[in-house]
Amino acid sequence: MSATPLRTQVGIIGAGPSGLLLSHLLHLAGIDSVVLETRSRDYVEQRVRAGLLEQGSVETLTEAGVADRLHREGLVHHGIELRFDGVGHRIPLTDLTGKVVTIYGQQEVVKDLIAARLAAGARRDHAPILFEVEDVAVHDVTGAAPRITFRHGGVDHVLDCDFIGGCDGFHGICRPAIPDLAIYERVYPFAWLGILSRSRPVSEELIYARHAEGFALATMRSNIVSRLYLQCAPDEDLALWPDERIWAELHRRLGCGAELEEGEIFQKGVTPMRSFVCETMRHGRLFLAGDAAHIVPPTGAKGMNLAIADIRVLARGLERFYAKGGTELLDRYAEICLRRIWKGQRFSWWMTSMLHRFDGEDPFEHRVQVAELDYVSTSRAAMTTLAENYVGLPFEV
Ligand code: RFL
Ligand code: PHB
Repeated sequence: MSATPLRTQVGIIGAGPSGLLLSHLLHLAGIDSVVLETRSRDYVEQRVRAGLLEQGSVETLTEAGVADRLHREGLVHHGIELRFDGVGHRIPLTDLTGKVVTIYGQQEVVKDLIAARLAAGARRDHAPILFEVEDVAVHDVTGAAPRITFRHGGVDHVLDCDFIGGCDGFHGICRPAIPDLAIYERVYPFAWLGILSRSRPVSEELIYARHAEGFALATMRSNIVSRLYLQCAPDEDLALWPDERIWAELHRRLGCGAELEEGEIFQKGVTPMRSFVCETMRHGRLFLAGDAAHIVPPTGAKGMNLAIADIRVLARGLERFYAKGGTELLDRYAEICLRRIWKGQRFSWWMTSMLHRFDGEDPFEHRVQVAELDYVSTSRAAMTTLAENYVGLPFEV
């Protein structure tokens, strides 16, 4: 069957937060795009991932007009707790920085963006998002007329475009399509076992706990749903974690009593931990954004926020190109994004190193780790360092 030609200004691969936000910001600037996604709409709307938005991310979504539900349902937080040696220490984020963070599930951000894209798309001649596409490939990205080929509904298509947004996550096809990648990577010798349970949050604020048995995090999705994580082995077998073992371990590591309510566990998963930066964020007219270009361990809650920051820069660069014809901002895309990405990497690596149990750690290293936690919990200067990174560093002008 011959390929059916389609045309758009920006072809976007991936309907995660990166691809959807890019498409929406371009739409607001009058620029046409098509998003291609391998999964179904239902799958991407249900995929459980991040939960914490920096203030700048909330402002970005608000300015883009997609934050009404976020403001109604998001939980605004003014502090976090670090717990070690069985004692809790509050980091007063708002007192230290004047900023807040908001708990709102990534899949809710995704739902809001999809709804906005589909509502706008109803007024156009082609669908703004194509779900369940197959065999996506990029072509001629170093020329002026790149193309994306894919199969949809059993039909082969070619999407002609001016630019391609590579927003297809860590396992996508865009990054491997670029030659001579500059990559920096660290894989951690542990993972997180995460659950969602129908139970009220342990506390109003998040608890990051360091324990001799390993890290634990108590966060939430709402006033009736808790999100809880335990440090585990990278190849952990979930079959070895019946609900009773998960609750016993959470009680132990968080040092909780009745405030840790043992509700029904309705989702369980293991997340490997990795720091990864691909500094080659652009190849000709193909731009990588979000997890396609970088991954952080979730300890600093930076992944989705870094993705949103990339997209702000990319959308502005494309807007400038279509308004004035210049590529100055697009040419600086990687340089501008990487300054923030590396700071996010440093913070995520630091939080991870400070809070996890490392096998084979000697008593000296253990004492240094506890001294660092003690310092961060008692020095206003050290707390401020943590707080200003946690709530989000300012965006580049
Ligand atoms: P995504 O969300 O992975 O979306 C990529 C999309 O591309 C699709 N795709 C393709 N589509 C077409 N053709 C192909 N060949 C394709 N290959 C892939 C995929 O199906 C998918 O829909 O990347 P994006 O948009 O860059 O967004 C990044 C975020 O998802 C990620 O950084 C965060 O989830 C990371 N993260 C956290 N970030 C935070 O900011 N705050 C947090 O609190 C936080 N907690 C977390 C996290 C990630 C976690 N996991 C599971 C990795 C907690 C966890 C447990
Ligand atoms: C979450 O709510 O899922 C979450 C919050 C903070 C983190 C990681 C995950 O550091």
